[in-house]
Amino acid sequence: MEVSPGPGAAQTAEGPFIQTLAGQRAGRPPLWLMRQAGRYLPEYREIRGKAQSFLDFCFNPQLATEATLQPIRRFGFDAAILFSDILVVPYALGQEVSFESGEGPSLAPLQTAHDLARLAARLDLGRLAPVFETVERVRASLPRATALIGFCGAPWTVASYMIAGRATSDQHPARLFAYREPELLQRLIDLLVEASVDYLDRQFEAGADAVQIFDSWAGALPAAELARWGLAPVTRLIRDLRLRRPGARIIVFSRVVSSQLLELAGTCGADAIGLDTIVDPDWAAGAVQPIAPVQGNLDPLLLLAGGRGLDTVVDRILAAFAGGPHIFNLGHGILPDTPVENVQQLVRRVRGSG
Ligand code: 1CP
Repeated sequence: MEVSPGPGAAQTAEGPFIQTLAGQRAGRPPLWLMRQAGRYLPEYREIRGKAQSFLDFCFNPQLATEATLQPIRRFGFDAAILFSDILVVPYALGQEVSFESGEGPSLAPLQTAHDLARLAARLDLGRLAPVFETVERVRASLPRATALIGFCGAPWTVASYMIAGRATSDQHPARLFAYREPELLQRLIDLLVEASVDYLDRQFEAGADAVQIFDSWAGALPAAELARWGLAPVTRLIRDLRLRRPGARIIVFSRVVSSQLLELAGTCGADAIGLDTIVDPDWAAGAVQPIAPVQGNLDPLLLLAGGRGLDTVVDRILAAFAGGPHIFNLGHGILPDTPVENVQQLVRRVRGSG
């Protein structure tokens, strides 16, 4: 697919992805993949070395624009997702954030009222200026039918990294903090709700057509805690963003929320609900899709494995959601070892040409 700036470059998208978010269904579902830019692509590995750290890469509009566009050129996805990271928000609140190569993120852990008081009272949008420049550049380079998705982490998921200071397998430090210091956590969550509204609003201003809120660690919480730290802040974030930007198109992806998925879909106010890998498509077609358009939910490991099993499950997901609005996606991000040919196979299958 040709991706180039110039005359006729659109400021907003109006293709199948946007129509699906509006609740329409026409033919094959639109397709994009979480983490569609990244290490599984040889062209990404080639440009990754041009910036020193991962944050330098995210804050270089030329490189971040290129990384965002690479999967669109190769696969012609219906949406591009801004190349950045959820942890630029703690960075723009004044927390120290870095990425050691191969080790994941590293932050100065937030543990006390003193640590919280050292954060800025409001997001420093100036520190994020390169991100907004990337959004502008990408939007100007995309065809009109291709949407640009901006994003942020949900308050709980971002807080969990701010508290632990690193990746963990189960967000144990943040969950413990929630029990020991609920008032401090509430203040941090409130700060992140406001920061996220500012951040997403500015991404729309720069040209994003939709945004996705990633609550990747919602499922680490027991039900009552999830209601307080996961669902309530996301609902407030969406409400406050809509007060500023009534037409904002918003997808919520809350991972592993099991029994509270229906409550989320019914109350959070998002335009579409992301389904993770564990959700049964047949169940979701009956229970979630009548409430809101759905997005998902192929297992990224099956995409890595490939073969005929991949086709079978893609067909099953397509069939399950064929009766209503559906955006085809994975149930979580692409894994770095995924063969590019398997992604090509998936694209052909979803498009009905392979
Ligand atoms: O293509 C895209 O999807 C856009 C780029 C993108 C997005 C949407 C990146 C690039 N990160 C994210 C969001 C993000 N970052 C999430 C939410 C989605 C998810 O659950 O995967 C989370 C939890 C993070 C935090 C983060 N950043 C991690 C996970 C740590 C853990 O707990 O295991 C990691 C490894 C990063 C760094 C990162 N972000 C993105 C990339 C390509 C990388 C790897 C950088 C590198 O090591 O070179």
